Amino acid sequence: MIYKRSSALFAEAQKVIPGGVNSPVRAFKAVGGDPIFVKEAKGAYLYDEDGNRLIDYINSWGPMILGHAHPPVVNAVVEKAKKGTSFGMPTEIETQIAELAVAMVPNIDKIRFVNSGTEACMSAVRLARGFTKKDKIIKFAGCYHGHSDSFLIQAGSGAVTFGSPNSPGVTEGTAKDTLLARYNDLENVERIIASNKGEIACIIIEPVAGNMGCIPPVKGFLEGLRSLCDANDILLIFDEVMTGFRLAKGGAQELLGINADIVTFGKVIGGGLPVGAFAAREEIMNHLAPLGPVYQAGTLSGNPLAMAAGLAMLTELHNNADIFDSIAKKTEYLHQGITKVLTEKNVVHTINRVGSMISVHFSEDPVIDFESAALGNNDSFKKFFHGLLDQGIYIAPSAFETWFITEALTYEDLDDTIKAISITAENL
Ligand code: HOZ
Repeated sequence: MIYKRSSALFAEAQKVIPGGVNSPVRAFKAVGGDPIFVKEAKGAYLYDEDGNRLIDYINSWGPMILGHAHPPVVNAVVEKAKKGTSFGMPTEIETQIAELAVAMVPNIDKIRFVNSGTEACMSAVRLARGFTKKDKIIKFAGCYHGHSDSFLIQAGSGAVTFGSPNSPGVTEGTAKDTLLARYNDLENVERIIASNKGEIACIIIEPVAGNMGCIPPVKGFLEGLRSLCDANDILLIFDEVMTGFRLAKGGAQELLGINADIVTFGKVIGGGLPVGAFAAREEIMNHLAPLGPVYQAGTLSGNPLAMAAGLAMLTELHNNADIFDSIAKKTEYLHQGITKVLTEKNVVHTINRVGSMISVHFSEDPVIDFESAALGNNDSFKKFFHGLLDQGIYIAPSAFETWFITEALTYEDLDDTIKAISITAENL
């Protein structure tokens, strides 16, 4: 495939935008080559500036569960835009989407809308600190909760992809309140809690990690965290930016049967528009301004276009619960197909999958935490990525990102993908 115009656009972009992109992973630095510039997208496909059609396995990093430019979502935005694009005043639709979200997600009474997953996680931690009157937080190496200061300590996603999991610009003062634990290692968390007795406000975790590839929680791990939190007056925050409204109607909490104290959302809850949210039981949420002292605000929070897209999206997911099964089945089919062709071609690999999230690691050992994720063969990943791109398949340009499966994918698309992987595997 030819990507000439994308490369020309990238050259122009680099003159006025740092690295030519507004979010680092997109720059392809981890895999080499120039990023693809998208012109439009429909259903399961991206159409780039060179006229190529790509099967999309990123889906805007998760939200396009029903496919790109899904008509009910697009129509809702278009109709809303005709009536004004921002008011900085309350609107009825905010209550409608809040009611729907509260009905879909377990263990939440109230929800506050913000503009991104970053904002949601940063606000959730502030709320947890205000509620518990404690300062320290536990996060897991390789988990990514957006780019606010407290989280850029051994962060996954782009932070680790570009070798700066601890970002310059985060002060020592901030960093000292973030305690780092190993994903899937309960004893490690126990030790950290024991040596910081009475000081920890919350544990924040991706209940299924998606920012070091897809990493499922091992049996008993989240249950153990729940018990530790209960025993030590620590709030458990599930970052469901990727898993919320994707793994089940009620996200990972529902799929895995574990309740968090605070849940954060992003991407999906806005149907692809810039929306995030955090939610909890009433006693916790009532600590937020204007009811309580924990401050959090935003002119664009609850923006009518974003709420319209989100409401259309959640309504579809609420009314068609079969979608979750259907995307999980498609992902399983893909998993089996990839396993078969990589095994036939003797390519060392491990595949992780939960529901409609999946990742391929070029590593022989189980990938269960950041350390094991980092052992994957990056040269093989680069070849894999470009081999697929050359055949019109677009996966995340980093080994540290999960793929997201959309309902818009057909089984024919999946077969085409498996075939492309089989061809690519010849050169791995
Ligand atoms: N950090 C995002 C994925 N985990 C990537 C965001 C983007 O480039 O759009």
